[in-house]
Amino acid sequence: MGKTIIISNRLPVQLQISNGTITAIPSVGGLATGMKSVHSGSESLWIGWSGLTDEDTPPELEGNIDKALAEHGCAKVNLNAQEIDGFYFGFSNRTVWPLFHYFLEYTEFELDFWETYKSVNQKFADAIIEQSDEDDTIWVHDYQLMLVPQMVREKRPDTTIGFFLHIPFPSYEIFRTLPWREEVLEGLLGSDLIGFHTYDYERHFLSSVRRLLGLDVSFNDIYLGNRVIKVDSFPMGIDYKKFRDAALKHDSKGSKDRSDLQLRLDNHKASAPDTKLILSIDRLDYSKGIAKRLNAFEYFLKKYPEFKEKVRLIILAVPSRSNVPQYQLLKKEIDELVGRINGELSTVNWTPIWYFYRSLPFESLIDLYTSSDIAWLTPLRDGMNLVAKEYIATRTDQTGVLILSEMAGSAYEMNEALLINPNNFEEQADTLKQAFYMPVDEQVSRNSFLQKRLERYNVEVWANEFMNALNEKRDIGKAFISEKMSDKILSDIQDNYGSAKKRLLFLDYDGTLAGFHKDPQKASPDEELYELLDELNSQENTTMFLISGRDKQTFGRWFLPKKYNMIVEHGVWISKEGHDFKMLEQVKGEWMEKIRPVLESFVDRTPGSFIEEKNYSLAWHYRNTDPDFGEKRATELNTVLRSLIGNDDISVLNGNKVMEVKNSNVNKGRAAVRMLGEDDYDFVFAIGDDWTDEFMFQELPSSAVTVKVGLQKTQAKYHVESTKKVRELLKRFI
Ligand code: GDG
Repeated sequence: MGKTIIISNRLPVQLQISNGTITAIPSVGGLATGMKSVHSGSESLWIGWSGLTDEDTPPELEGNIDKALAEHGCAKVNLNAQEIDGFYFGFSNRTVWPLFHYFLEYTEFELDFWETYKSVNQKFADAIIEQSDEDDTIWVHDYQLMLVPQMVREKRPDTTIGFFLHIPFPSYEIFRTLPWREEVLEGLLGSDLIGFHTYDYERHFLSSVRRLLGLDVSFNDIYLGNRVIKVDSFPMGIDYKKFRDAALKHDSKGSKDRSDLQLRLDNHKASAPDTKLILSIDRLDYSKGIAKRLNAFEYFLKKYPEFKEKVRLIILAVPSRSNVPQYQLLKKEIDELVGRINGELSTVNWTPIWYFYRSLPFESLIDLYTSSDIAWLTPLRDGMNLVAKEYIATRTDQTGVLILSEMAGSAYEMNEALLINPNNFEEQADTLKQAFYMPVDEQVSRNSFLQKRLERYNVEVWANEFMNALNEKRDIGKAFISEKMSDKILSDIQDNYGSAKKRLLFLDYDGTLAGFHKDPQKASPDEELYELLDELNSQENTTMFLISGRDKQTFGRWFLPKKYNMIVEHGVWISKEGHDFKMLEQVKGEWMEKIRPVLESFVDRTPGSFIEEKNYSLAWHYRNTDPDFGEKRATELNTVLRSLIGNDDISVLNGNKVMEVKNSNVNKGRAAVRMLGEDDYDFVFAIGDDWTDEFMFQELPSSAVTVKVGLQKTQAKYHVESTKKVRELLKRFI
């Protein structure tokens, strides 16, 4: 097995240059910690931007920087100031970030940003290609690098690539406003596995893939050409032990070891023992809902004035992206709000809000977490929100109340917290009151559940689960359900074909010999196909059957003059060498009167769907409907039909965007076996793409060469990727 390569915008180390010496200091962030088990030893490499632009890097130190980074298993991608502007501050943080957090009003669609984003993503991809081998496993992180997977795939088609998005993936209605939406999706689909924090983000992504790229999605698998891409949710955890241990250490400190911040917090508690501290910690970002929270706090104090002098809100806002104008405006808004609220409500003994605009050392963070009675986190949208988890992890005596926005990914896993809608001030005021009075035993009971889960599903487990799923994906990819038709297999088949005395061929039509068309009547054979079939059919000792679910009128029109053998309507009718169709199976059609009105009601309620009426079957086609809606209706129809048909001799076939109701004793397998019994064949071949062809693959003897078109699960021995490949294969028989 090869190396593991991790790629993120920033490296997990910080470079410090002083007096011409370079030091690389490991970062302590959650991602860096979580990846420890993945990024260790010589078997892994982390590629990213070092944080220094080309302009800030003294050329004579280049070599030393590379060396310092290599000591931490890192390699850098060089970026200049203009690239950082367009790629990071531009497209990443002025287009993708606001759009994916549902802030359409802040989203800028600038062609220049996009162009730089593309070229910088290419730089990252080039760095990966340069530093990796084919058998390496690559894990790309986050929204700054969404085009990288496909860029790597182009040069390294067989490499295993995973991608994890740390922020939300928005609903299709939001995502589709992006002018480069297809390119972004295609970029991500270069991956083998795409991970999100929650099932909702996963669902939104799949919906965009279906609607914008028209790809087939089955559960959480996306079918793209000859590849299957897996999508799944992996809710990111924290380094539970680190926070827990830090809190335990904090608890055991005597007063002389306590930090200034802690002494101040202690003082506050001692001077007013019946007051409570409410804490919020966020990067200063509009997605975190800080301004709304301040307004909600003011509302709370006005609604319940008895809490004046009884609560204090500590806001730690960590400076972030201050080059982006929106963040500068937000900073101003928050400064003013804090000033106004404190100005209006403070008393001689009490300031309602303590506001810190800075980054604090880890120990101070622990001081704040352990000293606060309530954590109040109100993001308007947040991929996950790790602060919520960290607060709970530090509560060693299991007291404390977490009030958390429903809009944070972590809310899905933290049901025992008090969940609120950050836009509902009334609810928040009442929840703050509830938190203030929550009995200790209730706090302990809620937090013990939360802690158990956080301890179990920590960040290391998260990283390992992702890597395991990625490795599994690679192994499944290798041992695919059926074997891919290789050149070697094909030439063996060709040899057997050549030496056989009597050959029997079953060729499905739609999705096999010809592609799908929005209107099935328009998917008529082209000249090239006629020529190919003519040649096959005219071969000595060869019996060729077209075998299809289509009606006899259409096939009669297309192929009767050609004198091909045909089995249609899944085996109801047969025509040999240009003779009229005869019934192959005796079937009754009375049930159709009962089923037709049901299908009609589904056509009425599902725009784009229609009924195809055959002699002994009815098919409801939904290829042209909205994909999600079509699937939903198909499931519904399936249930309705199954309850209607009971034990009758009719069955429902789920084909490719079509549901067909037909007599049970009719299927392609049965028909094919009947034909097989008519002579002494020593070469039998069957090829088809959908569920109905599985009957043939199943029923034909094991010596038959069975081929599936596409990558779905199958009973066939081999698979080919497309109708184009089918024709190439058949040409080898001529
Ligand atoms: C993105 C997504 C997703 C904060 N202030 C200080 C400090 N922190 C640390 C916290 C926490 C981290 O920063 C913040 O993590 P969040 O998850 O809350 O938010 P984002 O930075 O927006 O992260 C988010 C995350 O990616 C992971 O996938 O959860 O939704 O937006 O760990 O402890 N650390 C120190 N001083 C501070 O002042 N030392």
